[in-house]
Amino acid sequence: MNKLAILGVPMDLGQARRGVDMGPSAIRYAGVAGRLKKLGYTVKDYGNVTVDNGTAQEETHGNLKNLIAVTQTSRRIRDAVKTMLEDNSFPLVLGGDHSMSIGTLAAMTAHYNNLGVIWYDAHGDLNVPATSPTGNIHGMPLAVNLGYGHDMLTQIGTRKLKTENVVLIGVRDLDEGERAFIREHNMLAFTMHEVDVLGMAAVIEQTLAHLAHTDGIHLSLDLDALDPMYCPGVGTPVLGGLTYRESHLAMELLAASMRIVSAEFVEVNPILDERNKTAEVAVALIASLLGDTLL
Ligand code: 4U7
Ligand code: MN
Ligand code: MN
Ligand code: MN
Repeated sequence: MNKLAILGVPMDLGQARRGVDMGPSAIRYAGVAGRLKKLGYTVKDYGNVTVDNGTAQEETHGNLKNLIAVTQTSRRIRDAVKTMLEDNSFPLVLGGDHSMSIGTLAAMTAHYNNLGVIWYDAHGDLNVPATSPTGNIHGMPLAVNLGYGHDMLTQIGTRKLKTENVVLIGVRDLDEGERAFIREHNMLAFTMHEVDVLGMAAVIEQTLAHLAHTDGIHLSLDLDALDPMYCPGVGTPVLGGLTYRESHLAMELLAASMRIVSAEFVEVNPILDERNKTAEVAVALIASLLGDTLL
């Protein structure tokens, strides 16, 4: 595929720290389109999806914050990504808080019969309303995509992701309900412990083997998977994360596999960042994922 479609999701409704809505601007400012054009892609920027303003007045649904606004925005993301796929492009979605993944994956699972997903994140994002300690929807998108969660969210996609088609990488902060979910469904998760013991090359090799039966792999990369030393501009930083080099290696190996069909880079918060460092890391990783090599 030599056509690349960029979509920005300036959304901060899924979590508590303001500023992550500026993530797409920061990543664009860090030069994402230029880097990709240099690699030989035809790049079309679809601009930003319209994000409803979550208002303080919006009633809370159980403990879910901004449910209606997130639902409406997710539907628009889904429709925009669908358009990109119909245009035979590789969707590259920039965020924005991770609740945006509900929309991205709704389009991807509709398009592929048996989609695989790599969830590159310090967190599991597997909470449901009953297990969420915060009510923040950015802690729930993977559960929603698997068919668990509030009806308004699970109904955005038509085909659900299968638990055996998902691999988590970089996990180091799970809530009790998320641990139970992973165990119950026997999901493949490479925590930091496994990354340390096996090394990233083996982790990616095993990930690709586990997803070999799928008909395409989506990468959902939360910048908080990396250590805050490299990516300080995220809302929920967790110490002891992946390094810049490990992440580059991961992206290069994924590029070499030619199995990745779409990607999203999320949770970049310029207000919490240092000199746009986190957005620059995002651009460097995007370039590697899309085939940039040293020689
Ligand atoms: B992110 C959390 F409780 N698990 O549900 C929650 F620790 O998209 C954090 O990965 C979720 O950044 C982090 O609110 C969501 C919390
Ligand atoms: Mn995270
Ligand atoms: Mn996340
Ligand atoms: Mn976060």
